[in-house]
Amino acid sequence: MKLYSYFRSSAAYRVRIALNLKKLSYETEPVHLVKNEQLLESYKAINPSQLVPVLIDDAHTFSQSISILEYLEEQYPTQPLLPKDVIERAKVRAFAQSIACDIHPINNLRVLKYLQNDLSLNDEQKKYWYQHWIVEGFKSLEAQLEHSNGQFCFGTQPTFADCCLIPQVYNAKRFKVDLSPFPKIESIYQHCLTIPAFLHAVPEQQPDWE
Ligand SMILES: N[C@@H](CCC(=O)N[C@@H](CS)C(=O)NCC(=O)O)C(=O)O
Repeated sequence: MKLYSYFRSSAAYRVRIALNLKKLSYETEPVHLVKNEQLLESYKAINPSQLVPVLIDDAHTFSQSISILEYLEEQYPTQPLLPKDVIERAKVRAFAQSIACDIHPINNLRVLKYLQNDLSLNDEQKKYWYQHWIVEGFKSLEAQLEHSNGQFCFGTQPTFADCCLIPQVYNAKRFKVDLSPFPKIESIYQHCLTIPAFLHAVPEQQPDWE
């Protein structure tokens, strides 16, 4: 398998965690987002959305991190990342989508660039925007974690929810968001980072880290 990735991309980070949890080996194909490699015609031919990640498996090309998680779950069911119970599965998916659909898209690189270049926001205003949407999103996430044991989001095993939460927390910390109002989120983050599959997926461990 080949993963088009950027060390700091939280969407790629989700997939890296899932691949590691499922013990699937892959090679990283770096796409340097700050150098705009995602905008090259050669990459557009691979992903018309010009975003990472893209996973190549068995000559098939897959985009959209959540869709990739679903593909991996169906194709490689060992070490399941969704609960057996249909109700729990729906809750895990809702949590993952709260991150992937509600929080992440409005804080994406191209949005931040637009705020800066087209709407003339300065660094402080951009940071304010970023932190605001994280805090709003995290209020919902913390509430959804009401029954979490503080180790994983749902149940006693990692799921899609943890694959999505850990990268989002990494970003929140990078942008200096105060996480003290979100003790469950912080506790799950600390716990997951003791697990090798999560540790090997962190940006600092990637071959393109700089
Ligand atoms: N919904 C997509 C989002 C992918 C995405 O936004 N990736 C970001 C990195 S986390 C990206 O490639 N950004 C490039 C850009 O904004 O130009 C997914 O989940 O895969």
